[in-house]
Amino acid sequence: MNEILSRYGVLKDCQPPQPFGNGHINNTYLVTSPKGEFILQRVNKNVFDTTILIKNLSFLYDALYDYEKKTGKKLTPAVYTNNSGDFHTLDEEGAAWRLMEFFSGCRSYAISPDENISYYAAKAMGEFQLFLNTLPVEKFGETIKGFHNTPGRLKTFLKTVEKAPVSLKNEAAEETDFVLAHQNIADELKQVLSSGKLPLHVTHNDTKLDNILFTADDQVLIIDLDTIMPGYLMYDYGDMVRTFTSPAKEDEQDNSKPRLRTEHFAALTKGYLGSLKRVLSQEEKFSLLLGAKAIIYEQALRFLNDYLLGNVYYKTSYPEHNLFRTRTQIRLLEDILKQENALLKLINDIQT
Ligand code: GN1
Ligand code: MG
Repeated sequence: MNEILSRYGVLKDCQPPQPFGNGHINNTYLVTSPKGEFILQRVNKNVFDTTILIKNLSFLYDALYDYEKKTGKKLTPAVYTNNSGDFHTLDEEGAAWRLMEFFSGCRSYAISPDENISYYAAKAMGEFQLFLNTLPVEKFGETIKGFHNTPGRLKTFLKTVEKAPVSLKNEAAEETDFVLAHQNIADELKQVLSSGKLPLHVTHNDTKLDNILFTADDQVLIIDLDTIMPGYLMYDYGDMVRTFTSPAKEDEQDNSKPRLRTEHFAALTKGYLGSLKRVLSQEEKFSLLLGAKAIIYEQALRFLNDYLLGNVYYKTSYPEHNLFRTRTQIRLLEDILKQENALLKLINDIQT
C-alpha cells in the first residue's frame, strides 16, 4: 500500500490507513496526513472489470467537474489525481486505487431515520440523474456484465441450486421455494423491456441509502460510482425503495421487522420525481414500481445464490449472513406485493 500512498503528494507523511465504512465489495480506508483526512479505496478487481471501470470513470469525472462548475452544485466528493495526473492508480496485482475527499462529521444511514432523510436522499439521487442524463450512453461499458439483468440472475441461481451441497439447500429450502414461485417478476420485466419503450440512460445502479452522504454543512452527496453504466431508471428508484422504506437492517435476524413504511415510500417518490419531472416519460413513471419489485427479487436471488455458493461474493461475518439477508428481501417484497395497487396509485398521485 505504501507504493500507492507515495503517488499522492497530499499523503506525504501520512499515518497508517484505517479501515472505514461498511461497503460489501471494495476496501475503504481513512488516511490522515498533515494535509488533512482522505478516503482511500481499493476497487475489488474480482468483481469489477478494472479497464472498463477506469475508462468509464475518467470520462465521468471530467464531465462531472464541468457540470459542477457550470451549475455551482456539488454532487459527489472530489477525486484526487495521482502524480501522473490520473484518477486511478494500479497496484502490482492490477487493482485500481483512488483517493477522495473526506467530509468530517458526515453521516450515512443503513436505515432511514425519518422521512426528510428519505426525501432529501432521493431528491439528490434525482439531481445526480439529471447530470447522468447529459452523458452519452455509448461511452459507458459494463463494469459488471449483466449486473441488473434480473432474468440472467435467475438463470445463474437455477444453475447454482443444481450444484449446491444438500445441507445448504435444506437450510435454504423455504427461501428457494419463494424465489422459484415468483419467477413471474422476471417474466414481467422481460416483457416490459422487450416493448422497447423504456429509454436506456447512464444510471448509478447502486442507489442504496448508505451510498448517499449527508455532510455536516447540509450537502447531500452521492458515492459508490463504480456501477455507473447503461441502465434503467426504475432500478435506481427500486433500490431506493428497497433500502429507504424498511425499518430493519438488510441483515436483520428478526423476520417480523422488515416491511415497507408507506410514509418513506411517499417521501422518496416525491423527492425523486420532483428532481426528474421534466425528463421522466410516462412509461418510465409506470415502470417504477416494477423496478422496486425486480431489484428486491434480484437482491434476494443474489444473496441466496451467494449463500448456496458458500459466501464468495459479499463480505459476511458468519455463515448464515447471506441467508438472513435473503429473508429480509423476501419479507419486504411480500409486503410490497400485498399493496401493489395502492403503491401504484400513490406514485401516480404524487404532486411534485
Ligand atoms: C453491494 O458495495 P455496496 O455495499 O455499496 C452491491 C450492490 C448490492 C449491495 C447490497 C458491486 O453494494 O449491488 O445491492 O451490496 N454492489 C456490487 O447491500 O455488487
Ligand atoms: Mg457502498
